[in-house]
Amino acid sequence: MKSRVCELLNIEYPIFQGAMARIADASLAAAVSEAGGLGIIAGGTAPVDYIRNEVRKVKEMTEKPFGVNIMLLSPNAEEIAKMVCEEGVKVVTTGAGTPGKYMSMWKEHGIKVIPVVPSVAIAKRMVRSGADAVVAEGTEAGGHVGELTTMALVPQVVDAVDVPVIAAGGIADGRGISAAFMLGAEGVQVGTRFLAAYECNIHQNYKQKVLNAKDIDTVVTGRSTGHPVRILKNKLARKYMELEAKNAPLDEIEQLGVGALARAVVEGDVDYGSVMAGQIAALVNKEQSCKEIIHEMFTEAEKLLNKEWR
Ligand code: TUI
Repeated sequence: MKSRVCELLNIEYPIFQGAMARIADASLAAAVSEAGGLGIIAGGTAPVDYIRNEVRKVKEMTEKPFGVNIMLLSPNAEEIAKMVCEEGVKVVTTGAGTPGKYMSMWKEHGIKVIPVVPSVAIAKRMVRSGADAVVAEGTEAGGHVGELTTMALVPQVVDAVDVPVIAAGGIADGRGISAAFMLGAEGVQVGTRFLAAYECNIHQNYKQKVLNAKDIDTVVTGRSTGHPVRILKNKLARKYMELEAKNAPLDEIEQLGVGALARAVVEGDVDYGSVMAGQIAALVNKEQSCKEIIHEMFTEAEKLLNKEWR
């Protein structure tokens, strides 16, 4: 299943590991890259020197290509944008905003830039400003999400731009990969399934909550504040829904999110912490290595695309 994405990035399998904030560290990114995909370190809202150190660790752990994701709502986005140039990072993905102002700096440093986009208009804007590919992320994804579904978004972005499109949101097995390719995608980005990877250093309570999730267990909080985030339902999610239903002041709602991701990821508080995961969480039923995950997904996808139905 080689595609332009494999050629562009010099990777074996056209799969990106989603850059899950506070979660996607050197351990996860190196394991995915070593297995032939593109591992991505999440910048999230972390300080620049923490991310710089993760970059250096990945370089020690693998010779293969890897990326860094810059979450543009982070107060540290600008510093991280410069750091990737200093550290010779080859691939940058971006999320939760448009990276136009950094584009020329990254291109001068020979960095491949791949923004995550939630709509056709933003995809076109990113390509005009020099994006090498785009990740079209549907609202099925975990974390910060747009409105459109992967099924509707991907073919529309594919028709609108000439660069390769990587599909994200709701993909966790070979059926998802095959479907994405049928829609014209040339790669996939997978987050939720990698939460169950051995190399994913989240609290065991977080992992278990993902493994136990059912189809209807996620909800999008924060649509009213302009920061829509998909999480697994828990006491925190209910509190969000209560406040949003009674039109509470925005800062009161926003306050619920402060420190909530760390509470879940680090402390294992899956009641009052923010347990970000996608709608496909129910399909994730076992812990595996990143290598097993990638091999299983592509073996299944190749069978399906060769029409060996079931
Ligand atoms: O970025 C994500 N997912 C994320 S980021 C994150 S960390 C976070 N922490 C606190 C509050 C909010 C987030 C958790 N999950 N996915 C990529 C993504 N990007 N989804 C949607 C977008 C997006 C949205 C608007 C990209 C561009 C955009 O542009 C708007 C504009 O006009 O600039």
